[in-house]
Amino acid sequence: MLQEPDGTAAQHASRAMPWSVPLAEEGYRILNRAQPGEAEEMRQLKNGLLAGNARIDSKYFYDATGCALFNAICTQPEYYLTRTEAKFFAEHRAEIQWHLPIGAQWIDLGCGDGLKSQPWIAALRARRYLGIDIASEALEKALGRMKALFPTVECTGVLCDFSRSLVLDDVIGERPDLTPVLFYPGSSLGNFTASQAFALLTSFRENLAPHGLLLIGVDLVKDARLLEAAYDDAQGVTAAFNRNVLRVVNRLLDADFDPKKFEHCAHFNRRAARMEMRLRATVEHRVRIGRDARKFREGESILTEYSHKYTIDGFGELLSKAGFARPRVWTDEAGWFGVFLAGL
Ligand code: AVI
Repeated sequence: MLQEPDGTAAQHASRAMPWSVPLAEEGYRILNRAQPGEAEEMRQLKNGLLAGNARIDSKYFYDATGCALFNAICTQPEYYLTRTEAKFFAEHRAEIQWHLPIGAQWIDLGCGDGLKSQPWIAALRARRYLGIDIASEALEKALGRMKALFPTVECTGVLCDFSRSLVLDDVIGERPDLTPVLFYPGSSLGNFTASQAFALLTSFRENLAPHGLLLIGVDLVKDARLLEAAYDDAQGVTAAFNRNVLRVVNRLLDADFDPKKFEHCAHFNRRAARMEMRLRATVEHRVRIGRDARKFREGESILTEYSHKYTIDGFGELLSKAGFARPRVWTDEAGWFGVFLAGL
């Protein structure tokens, strides 16, 4: 059941939210915290495209096609990240679990289909599942599946764009008896700028106070060739994912970008320790963006994504600056991926 923050059923769900089924039938509820302000977001998106150094926030990748393409990226041989993390968790769950409370409330940030959380819910005998996502359909599916698999686990969804703000303390506080564990895998933090990542970690700490835990997976700095291959696979799936964002922009801003006039570029910026994805114009052309227009010179590019890579020490420092206690850290054998468990 979709509920407004005050607990009353929502009359006006977010555009994408299909009418949901009552809690009694489905056994879960979804709180709608999607904030208005779409006009401001669209203004920012458009300004980003009209600016000298054009850019699109990477959150716009994830329409239905973008989500499907991202799932396909995760199965590409070059994209080591998903595979490495999944293998690592499968092999080390028992060891990590030892440091986590039994019967916790498990907070799955950016839960998507919720699949990564399932083995944790089982292993920790979690009593509550909080799925957080901006994609309403994925959230409904994740909660439905979770409830079917774990009928005794209380399931709540929070529909929100946590890149704008994350306020969960009231929902977490509904169950003061259950220790909150915030799970943020997949190195998704890396897609934020350094200052955004710091702000997000700080908001995690505020939401988890006074005794919660953060379990987070981050990608580590490695050989540039491995990184660049991972973001430019031979099948061209990442290229298609990158170009698809122009179709999203066309719909959102009534623009006429032609994805065929842009090529996919993926470059590791070692100084900033991040992968950078761009779309580079292959010919000079003009693009209409709503009532405005701009010219792209041949070779001019649009920045579409940062994917920061961390060092163990660097990420530990970031956690400490955000107010977390010294974390426990695990890495895979190759040292490609890091898992941090931090308390307050
Ligand atoms: C979602 N995120 C962690 C992915 C990454 O690796 O930064 C997004 C992605 N972009 C290209 N490939 C995958």
